[in-house]
Amino acid sequence: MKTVYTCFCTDVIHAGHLNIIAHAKQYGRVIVGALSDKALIRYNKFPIISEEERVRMYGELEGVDEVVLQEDMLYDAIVERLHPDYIVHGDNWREGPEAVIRQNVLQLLSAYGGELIEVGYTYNPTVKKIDQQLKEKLAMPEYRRKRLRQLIDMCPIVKAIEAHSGLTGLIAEKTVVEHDGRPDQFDAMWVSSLCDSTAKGKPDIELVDMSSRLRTIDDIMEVTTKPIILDGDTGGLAEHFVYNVRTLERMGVSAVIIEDKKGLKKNSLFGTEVEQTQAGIEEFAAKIAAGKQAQLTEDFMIIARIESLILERGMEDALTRAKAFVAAGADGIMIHSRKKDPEEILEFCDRFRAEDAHTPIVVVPSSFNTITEEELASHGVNIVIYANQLTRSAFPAMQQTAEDILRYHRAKEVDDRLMPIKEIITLIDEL
Ligand code: SPV
Ligand code: MG
Repeated sequence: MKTVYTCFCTDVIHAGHLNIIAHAKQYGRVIVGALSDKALIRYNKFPIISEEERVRMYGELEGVDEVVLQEDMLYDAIVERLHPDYIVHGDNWREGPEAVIRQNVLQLLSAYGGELIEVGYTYNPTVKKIDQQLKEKLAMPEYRRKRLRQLIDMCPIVKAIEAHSGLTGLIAEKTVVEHDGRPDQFDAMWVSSLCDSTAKGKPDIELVDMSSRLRTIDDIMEVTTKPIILDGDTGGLAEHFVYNVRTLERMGVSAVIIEDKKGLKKNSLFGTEVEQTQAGIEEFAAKIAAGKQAQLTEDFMIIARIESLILERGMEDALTRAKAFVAAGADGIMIHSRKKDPEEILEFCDRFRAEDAHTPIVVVPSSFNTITEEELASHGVNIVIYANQLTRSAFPAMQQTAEDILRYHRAKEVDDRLMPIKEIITLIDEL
């Protein structure tokens, strides 16, 4: 009897999957792989039922002889273990992010004469609707909100990129590249005060009020499913912060990061060039505690951002604050620096980790940008935020285009470097 293997990464079985099983059955004994949670999150197909339930569900399908857990999105380990004569897959992976996985399978099979069987992907209206419902479910507050904690538990490091509009949200949601033979993408979005303010032509001084920030978040949420971390500036008055915590939680935001400054907040990357006042430890700890007291779910995170290194108050002050803010209930610590050298950030992480093995650490390597995600993870960092690179890439490109149109009195000269009209009018999917 020949062995046939197929891997599923779904919470809902539809006609497409049944069709694959029916095909597989013609060739021999059918083993279905359930792709692990860890591997699934890299596809942004975040599971909403557990691994165990998926294994049980696949096992109950007619025609399935055995179910195994496939730990990795690449097939090396599973092929080594099962040596299937055939691997069956829908033909919808020939293009797009999964094409690298197809290459991986072809290479593995060719080593021992195994065969890939591709089945026409069933894309009827019911299947399309199920796909859309699954995606929509991920965007629902109760699923989106808890995803950040799940990601922190499952990923070596969670990668967030700035979003300040529906369009930048789509870039954060959909950008996938191949890296080391596997698809890679961002895990979460950072709604930066700097970029949200800049997009509105305003300075980053808490002038853009919470109603406006919420509007931005809602625009992003409309078109994405990934978890959102809000840059909450100073959090404002503790008496106001508690209301905002409730609102953010209800919307499905996963975390708010508030910084220990008071009075007129300016962007941290000014450092000591401008007047900025750090809040007292007790005062800020009380704000954190009030926020934690107000929140209603277990999912939401309030992360304390420490500005001691930015304001040149020293490492000891930063570490003392971190301890105090965690004691007050902070679910994570963001440590910031405007130095080009990551040394002070790494020293903080190492010393903080020596005393606290679990509280998540967040960093924003805008200035110390030579450090890699892997290095940060090895010093105990859990979340890396690329806080402003999208805005900083868009602005000069738009400015150059505007200048060139003025210069040439027509748009022909700029057209070659622009997105084709066909692409911009089809960029956004219609229902
Ligand atoms: C932001 O993105 O608004 C931040 C990070 O707060 S920084 O600009 O580095 O202060
Ligand atoms: Mg900010």
